[in-house]
Amino acid sequence: NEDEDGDAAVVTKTRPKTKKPPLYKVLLLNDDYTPMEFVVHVLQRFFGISHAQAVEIMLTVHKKGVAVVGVFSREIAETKVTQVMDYAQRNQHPLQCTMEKE
Ligand code: NFA
Repeated sequence: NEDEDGDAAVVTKTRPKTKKPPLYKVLLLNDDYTPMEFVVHVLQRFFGISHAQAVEIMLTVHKKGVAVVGVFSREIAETKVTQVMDYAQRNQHPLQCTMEKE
């Protein structure tokens, strides 16, 4: 909104209707059977989380029933959920991973 004469001018920003895409929380759910070490491994493998952080998150899920593992765009969140669910199934563990809009 620069004006003609070059000196100080009040700039009024209009608001074009561009919406940021919604973000999604990826959640990990507790169960009684999936080994703790497997959950820690999943967190490191698919979410790039350090071993120490992965242990913390796993223990939060174990104690509270659920924890947020990360926040992503819809497409990335869907990919994470699919990867975790496929990997758990391939290893015959009932681990559940889901997503919800923030
Ligand atoms: N509750 C599982 C156990 O005691 C561990 C677990 C943690 C499972 C987090 C799923 C998610 N073996």
